[in-house]
Amino acid sequence: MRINLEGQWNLRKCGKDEIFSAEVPGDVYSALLEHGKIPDPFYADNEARVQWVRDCDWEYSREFMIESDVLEHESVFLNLDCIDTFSEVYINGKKAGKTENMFLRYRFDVKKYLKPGKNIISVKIFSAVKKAEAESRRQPFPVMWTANNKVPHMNLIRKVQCHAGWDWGICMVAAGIYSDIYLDAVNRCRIEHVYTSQKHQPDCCNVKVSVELYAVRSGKTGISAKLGDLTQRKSIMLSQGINTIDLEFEVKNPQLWFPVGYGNQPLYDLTVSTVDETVEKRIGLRKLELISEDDDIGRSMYFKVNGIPVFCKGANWIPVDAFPQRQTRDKYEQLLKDAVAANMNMLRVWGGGQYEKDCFYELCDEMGILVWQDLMFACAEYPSTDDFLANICREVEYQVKRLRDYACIALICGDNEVLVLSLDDTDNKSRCLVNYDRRNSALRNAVKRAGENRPFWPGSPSNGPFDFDNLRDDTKGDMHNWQVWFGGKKFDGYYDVTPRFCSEFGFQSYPGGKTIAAFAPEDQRNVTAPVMDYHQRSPSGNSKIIEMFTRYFRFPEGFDNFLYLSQLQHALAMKTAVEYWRRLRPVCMGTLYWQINDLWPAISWSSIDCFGRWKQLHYHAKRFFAPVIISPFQDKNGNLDIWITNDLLENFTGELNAALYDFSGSVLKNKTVKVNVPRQSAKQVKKYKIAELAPSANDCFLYLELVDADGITVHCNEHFFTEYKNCELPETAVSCDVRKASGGNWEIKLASEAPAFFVELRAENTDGVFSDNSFTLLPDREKIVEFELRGSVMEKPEISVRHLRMTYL
Ligand code: BMA
Repeated sequence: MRINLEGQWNLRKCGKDEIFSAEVPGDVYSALLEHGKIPDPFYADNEARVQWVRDCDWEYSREFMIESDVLEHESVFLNLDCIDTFSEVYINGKKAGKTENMFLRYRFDVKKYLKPGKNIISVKIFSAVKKAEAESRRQPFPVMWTANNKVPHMNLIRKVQCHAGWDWGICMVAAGIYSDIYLDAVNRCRIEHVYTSQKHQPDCCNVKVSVELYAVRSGKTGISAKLGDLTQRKSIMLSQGINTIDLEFEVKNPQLWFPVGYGNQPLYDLTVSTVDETVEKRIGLRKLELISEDDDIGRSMYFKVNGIPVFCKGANWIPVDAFPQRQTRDKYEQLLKDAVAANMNMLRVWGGGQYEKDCFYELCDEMGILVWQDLMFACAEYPSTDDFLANICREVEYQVKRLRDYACIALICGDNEVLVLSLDDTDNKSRCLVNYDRRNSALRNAVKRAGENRPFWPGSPSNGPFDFDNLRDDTKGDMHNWQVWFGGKKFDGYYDVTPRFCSEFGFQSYPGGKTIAAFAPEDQRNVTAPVMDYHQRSPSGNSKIIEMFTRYFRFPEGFDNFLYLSQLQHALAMKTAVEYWRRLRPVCMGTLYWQINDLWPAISWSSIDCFGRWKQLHYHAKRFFAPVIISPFQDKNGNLDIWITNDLLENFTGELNAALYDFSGSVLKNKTVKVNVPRQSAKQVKKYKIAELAPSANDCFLYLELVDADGITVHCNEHFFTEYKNCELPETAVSCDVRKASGGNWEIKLASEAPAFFVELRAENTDGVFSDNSFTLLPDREKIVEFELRGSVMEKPEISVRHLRMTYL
């Protein structure tokens, strides 16, 4: 019997009388904003005006009714799946429980505090930053925290680390009740966890369903489980406390689950019932292996699903909104669809954020997106005191049991950049390493106890289990490559490494004008104006963007051109890396750029901004992550190599058309060659001497088109033989003819009299996504782009166009 307590609650600052309404699930900041108690933290420099919130204690309360039959049950549990963070729960004025870890689920037996009729529940949430401060005084030595946080000691408490700010994020130390909150009246037992283990054999999968029950008293009971159309029943004898019951299934000719691009995503319904409760899940049957093996180069890192090696393409994922209440299923769904639309098949849930909500993993299962799951530790030292270890081990066991059944989960990884930091700390290195090892081993054991049998990846980056020698070694494990952003190298710096799996690399850009208008007053729309600087959290980020401009481009005129060029540059940086590393398969088997999303309007590494608007990078990603791509590489000896990367499970046969154009749009040379690229491989299909192909490098460019056996163009690319700034690009007007297309979408037909490079279309009056954008438009080719409307304005889009030549005088 369940009594739901979600809905409208009362909220007040502890010690004050004023009461206002608040949503549960929800957070304090959202309630304060709704009642006009704080200005919008995302606007201008309002962040500074909302910091007082974190120093206060807050009290949520409400009344609820209890029928007397509820109290006839043996126990009544209060369930809190996610509460942020330090709280005490009172029922009818009596303390019924307390919480101290936002990543843990809490269940308190509250029967003795309840009475028939009207009851009152109140939840006091204490200032997390004050708790963190108090924790710091209990540490045996100062535990280093990250400068990304604007508030010290977040690493001492189990709460989303980026709540205190990050180098792309606002500091909003949120508080609240983020999950459903409900009472369950039980007579016999409650279900703690349901999880499965799969053994794959030819034409058969043995599925063991394990059910963890907490029995409120010992005695006999029954349990049943249904997997697809198979059913199992068992009579069991429970002893008081935790009992684990296994039910075995044999699924003949299983429908296997595959990542997107490799097959379908069938999910089997699993239902487990006791006399008191029913739990439902959807299970994907698949064999997922991490292959971390010594080889001629060093040590591999890649994933095999059902025996097939998967080249992982995707990005890093951070929480979807700084307001926890705005982390809605719709937002997850849109972002994940956008990931798939950009041909991604993996996302990394980064360790400075949160173990995601169930809906995230459910959607990833449905869409076939693999998930690299960090445990929630990032960029700081963490304590390894006994009580901290006990706390995080409880958390990890709970989270792994919650998550391990999602077919999408590819890997559990210990942290983000914690080991690197320890190794880099020359003053405290040995202490840091001992401290790290104690905690990391505890995590590894907790993951194992929760039944995860695959290797535990110690952290990201890592060479692999038990190898801590040199984390910047590109021959082993996963790599974070920041040479081009933090290291200040040119884009070809990406050619200096051969990563086995690059799990982070990135470059920044500005969001588009509409997003900027939502946070910057008109007089601030200047790149170095205070409000713009305020939304740039990477030290010297603007300088890095501008310095890179000077290497490749003529300097843009005006604000809008600056924004455009920053996005183009961002896209080209990621394109350079991904095209190169995809060409290195099977040595390199993964590229995840930093980062797909934003949690507030910012200048950041994201490819989709916090309002869901695609930056140019996301359109480029759709192309450079396509299953079959053609990519040019110019080496330092004057050669141009043309490569095709084929991720498909079948051989690719088709034609490559290479055309050399001058900037007026005339074709100087033209060549078509037949190509054949084996399945899941990369192959060099052509080699040119640039001195012969394009003696006058500043005056021409190469356009590459790859056509499959059915005559369909699968990928296009362009190559400049020198930096864009050296070329006299033609001034040309791009015309667009906007028409209604089928399915309520719009179609834009484009034309130009001379080549137009990186043509960006924008819908001025509405929001939406184009089928292609930031592309090269040639005078001798027709280009039709579709536009999918999103948001509230469903009018005909007013399209404006910008391309590279338009950014300077
Ligand atoms: C990484 C991440 C984040 C950070 C990003 C950009 O390495 O792990 O900590 O936001 O770089 O600096």
